[in-house]
Amino acid sequence: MSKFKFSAGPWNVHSGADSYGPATRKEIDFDTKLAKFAELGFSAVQFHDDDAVPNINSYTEEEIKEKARELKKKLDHYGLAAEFVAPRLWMDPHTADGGFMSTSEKDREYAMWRAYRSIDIANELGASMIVLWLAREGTLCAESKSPVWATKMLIEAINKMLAYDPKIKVCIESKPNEPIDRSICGTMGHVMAISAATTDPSRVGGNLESAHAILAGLDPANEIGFALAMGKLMTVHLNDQNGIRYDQDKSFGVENLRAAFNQVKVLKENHYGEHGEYVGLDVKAMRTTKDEDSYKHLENSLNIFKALEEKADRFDYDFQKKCVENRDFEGLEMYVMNLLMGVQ
Ligand code: XUL
Ligand code: MN
Repeated sequence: MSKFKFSAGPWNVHSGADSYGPATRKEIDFDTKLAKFAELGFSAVQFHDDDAVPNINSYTEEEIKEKARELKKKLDHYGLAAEFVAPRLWMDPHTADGGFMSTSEKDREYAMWRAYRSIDIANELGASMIVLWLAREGTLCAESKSPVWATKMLIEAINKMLAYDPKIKVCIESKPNEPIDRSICGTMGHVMAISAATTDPSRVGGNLESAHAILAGLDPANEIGFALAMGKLMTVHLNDQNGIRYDQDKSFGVENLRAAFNQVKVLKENHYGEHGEYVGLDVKAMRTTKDEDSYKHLENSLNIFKALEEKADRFDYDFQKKCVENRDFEGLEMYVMNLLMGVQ
């Protein structure tokens, strides 16, 4: 039995289209996804604002809250909680040059409108936080905006969110690049610095995505550990990534089992989840996956996580201590490899 509770987003089940080719699977409707998430053992769902309220631009603030209340009933029916709401600021024509640090003042106002609506939706769904994946917050053309100004605009935007709702938590999902050329908030270190510069650092934390850490050339377990040490790991997006290339969102653990093990281990050792945090997945099926296997990557990720949790439960801390005392890191490393290979 896992000690953790798991969450996933509706975008994790998708039709297989990528930048180079069209869909290879049928679209699955939202309600079917919810039912399947519950059946697979997920406890919560992660939402973009327009997953929760499609066509969000065409409704008034009151209508958006009403739609969110309808969704809450649906979630209750399946016994699912809402983990967070994230403004999808990278899709809209208003945010072609980013949201909170767009060069257009009107577009910055629109981004704030979406952030406030995300907070409203989160409140209706009973979620305690919003997630900012700062997709287009940075530059495509380096000289188009000052990095000093852009950083200050992000802090100002977060301060406005904190003021809008005295309880809401703001969780930043760091990523170093893509879809933009250079981002302003690329790693957990950046997230912690932004947090410290806001009016209420206790309500601003991070979402560490394994693939995003690897894209920054960093180790996901150490990024998780860094945020945990600051008491600011609000959620995780576990997945995997084959080196520094486009964002792959592979199933958790399929590229680097040892790195995946260390992510599970650091979460477990630090009692992650004991204050209600979820182990979130952000994984995509391969383009070749058939319709009937549309959820297999989620199941595989869950199974790999749980198998690694069991390995972490069996980790021999006495042996580790002896190896450290004797500076026998060769012995410790082989112990870990044997544990993972099932030889131990
Ligand atoms: C993109 C990414 C997104 C966010 C949610 O790289 O990770 O899926 O996690 O919008
Ligand atoms: Mn993510």
